[in-house]
Amino acid sequence: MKSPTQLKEIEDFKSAYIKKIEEVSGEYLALSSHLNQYQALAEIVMEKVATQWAKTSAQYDTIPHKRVYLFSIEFLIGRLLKSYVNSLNWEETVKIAMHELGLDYQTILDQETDPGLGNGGLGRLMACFLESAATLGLPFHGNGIHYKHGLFEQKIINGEQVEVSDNWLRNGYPFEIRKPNESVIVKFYGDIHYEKVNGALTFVYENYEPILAVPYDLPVKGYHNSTVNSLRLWSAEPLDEFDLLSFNKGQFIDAVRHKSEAEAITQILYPNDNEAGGKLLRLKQEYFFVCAGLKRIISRFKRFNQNCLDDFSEKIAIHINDTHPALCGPEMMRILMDDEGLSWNDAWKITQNSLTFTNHTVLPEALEKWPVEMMKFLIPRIYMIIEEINRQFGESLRLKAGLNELQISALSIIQDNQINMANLAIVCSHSVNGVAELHSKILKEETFNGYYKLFPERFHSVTNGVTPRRFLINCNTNLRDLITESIGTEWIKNLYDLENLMRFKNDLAFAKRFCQIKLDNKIRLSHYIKQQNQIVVNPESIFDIQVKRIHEYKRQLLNALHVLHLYNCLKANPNQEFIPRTFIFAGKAAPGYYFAKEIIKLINAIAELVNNDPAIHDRIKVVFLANFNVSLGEIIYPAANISEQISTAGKEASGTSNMKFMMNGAITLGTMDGANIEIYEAVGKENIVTFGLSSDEVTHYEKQGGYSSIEVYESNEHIQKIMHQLIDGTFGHLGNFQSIYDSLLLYNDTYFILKDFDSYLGAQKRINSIFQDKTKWFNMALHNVAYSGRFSSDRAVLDYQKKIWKTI
Ligand code: C3B
Repeated sequence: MKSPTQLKEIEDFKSAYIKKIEEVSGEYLALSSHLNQYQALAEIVMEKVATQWAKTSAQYDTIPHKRVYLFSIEFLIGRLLKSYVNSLNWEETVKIAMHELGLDYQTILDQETDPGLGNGGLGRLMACFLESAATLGLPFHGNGIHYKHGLFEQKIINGEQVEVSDNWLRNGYPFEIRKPNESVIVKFYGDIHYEKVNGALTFVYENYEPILAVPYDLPVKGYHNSTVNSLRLWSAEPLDEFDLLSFNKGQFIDAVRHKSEAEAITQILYPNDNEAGGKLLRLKQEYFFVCAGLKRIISRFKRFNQNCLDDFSEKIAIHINDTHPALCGPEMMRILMDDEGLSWNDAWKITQNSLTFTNHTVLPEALEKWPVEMMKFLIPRIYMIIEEINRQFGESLRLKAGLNELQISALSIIQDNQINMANLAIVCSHSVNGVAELHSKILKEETFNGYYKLFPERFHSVTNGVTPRRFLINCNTNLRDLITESIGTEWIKNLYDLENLMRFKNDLAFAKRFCQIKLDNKIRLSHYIKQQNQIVVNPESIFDIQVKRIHEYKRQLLNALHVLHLYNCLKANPNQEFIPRTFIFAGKAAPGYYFAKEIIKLINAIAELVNNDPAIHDRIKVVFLANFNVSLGEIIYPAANISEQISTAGKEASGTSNMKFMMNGAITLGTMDGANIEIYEAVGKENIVTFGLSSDEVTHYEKQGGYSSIEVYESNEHIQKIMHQLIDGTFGHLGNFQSIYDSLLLYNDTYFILKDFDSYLGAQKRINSIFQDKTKWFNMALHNVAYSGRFSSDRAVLDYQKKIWKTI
């Protein structure tokens, strides 16, 4: 029974909605398109969110609470409409109203584009942190780039990845507010020289190219509270629409060129994950949003602090998310000295006390280094400041720490005529952290060991987390309802409360519902697979899933080769007992990453071979789902039985899909890497399946130049068979996979795929035997949900607040 207030709310909503439809479409509801229906709902929701937004913002200006600004080149926010509706506690009202108006809510939600303003884990983590901070009611804002085109859309054509440009703004975007009055100017290029002004030597910066940075603000709404924070994304525009001087001279093309060169800065997100590209335009992007963001933060701070910057670092924390915003250090120095007139020493104190830095990877190819010449040319003043920071740092090492020249040059920000951005970030910050225990340990002992020895107190560890609102509550509503009926609602904001679910471990009725929910989620995913890939899969089979960026170190190849091996076993022995499996893959490869694209091709070739072989009798199915993004993840995570987290140990800094799967009751099949280790500790060894070399073992082999993959190959018939199949025409017209073959045998298998193969096979066999015992399987799945509390981004954000930003 609905209360009179609820009934009224629904009626009010319906009339507001009918009116809004007319406003956005000029049509009556009956004639409106799905897109108009979405736009109308989005506008109504945005109006409601905006009221709370203005209030939060006004409150922040009056309270003295320390504020955090998160600088990140990626924010992978995902679709927002459903999140806003649910966080407003409006879900029921909207659903009923839509139903009564004869509309399909899901179809309306599906009209929203999914902004791909990030590549993968790093960008999504930032979106999770923003959501958690708002839910915790903390003053916490994001600063990033308003890319016109986000990550490319992936199509699979003839088994291969084809990239299509993304256009998330094609229908306009209802959840942002353009704020031209808060624009700032960012300067590039130009010359610097010294001049005597009134007898004093002053430097002059001239002939620079000014670009206008215009902010777009998106509201970040807390769940069931009234906090709304901001994500500020900067867009580049020409200072004047046309360069009038050129235009008047009749040089129309030049005038237009100026406009498009300015806009080019925020045209597109670089599609590399865990790799630094080294392109000038990327460096431009990095400086662009750092400069614009800092200028605004500092000017706002002055406005509310009597123009005084003295206690800036007590009231503001500026967080550098990976090295892409590492120019925060020198840029802050520049603003404080050149624009605000502070001395070097005063500026340095404020800068260092405000800045904190998180590293997200130890892969050498991802550690950013910029040529000195490029930096000098593009941002000459910033380069001057970096040089001086480095000089003073070297001096302090020499005088205070007593280091010799060799030791100093190993820690230098400028090395081999390149600027090492991680070194820059560490020197300019007072805190450095890794994103899981193992990763932080590797940073201290290997990657940044020299700095760690000098400043052990600066090093911290904060394990990543994910928001349970998006990755459980809103995407697995049946499980949400079962949990809430069983243990109340407290868990939604305190995920540790899920441990109370363990009370139900022997409750048959609970177990039955829990398993039925998983099955229903698998059926939902099966429909999606049928619709997208025209493949029929069996929802009763084990759903074994690996979804993430395609990268050699993540080892989708190990997974694929295992599937090929299973296929061989079934072909050799068709009557063997076999637990049906559905292997599901999804993920994008960087467009220039040839080997990753070959892996996609191989997975699709194996799918074609296995899915169409009648001898297999549908016992194995292989599916590669195109265009993995946040929205697709929300259908996939709830449907998984097995979460594949099989990176070479020591290479995956943390991983976060492992947490999303776990919350939804999947069992991790993983190496002892990144946050897998902490999942192992949380659920206990009975409730996870691990395999493979440890990170110490991997390092041990690496120090000897690797292991001998040929030896492993020669001693293992199964491996010999699958290796031959890569090049013997097994895949027919889909081609041979010589480069994969070569990388494993000729180039000695850098990622230890063959070395870990047997151990992986053993782990997969263990899974089969566990899956047959339904009670045991339920128990494991329940443990995974119940002990996922520490993997909430609420916990992660609180850890940062306590350990890193010292805000609470
Ligand atoms: C990723 C890492 O690869 C993951 O292990 C980690 O969980 C996430 O960051 C979040 O910390 N990462 C990424 O997505 N992009 C990079 N450039 C570097 C790391």
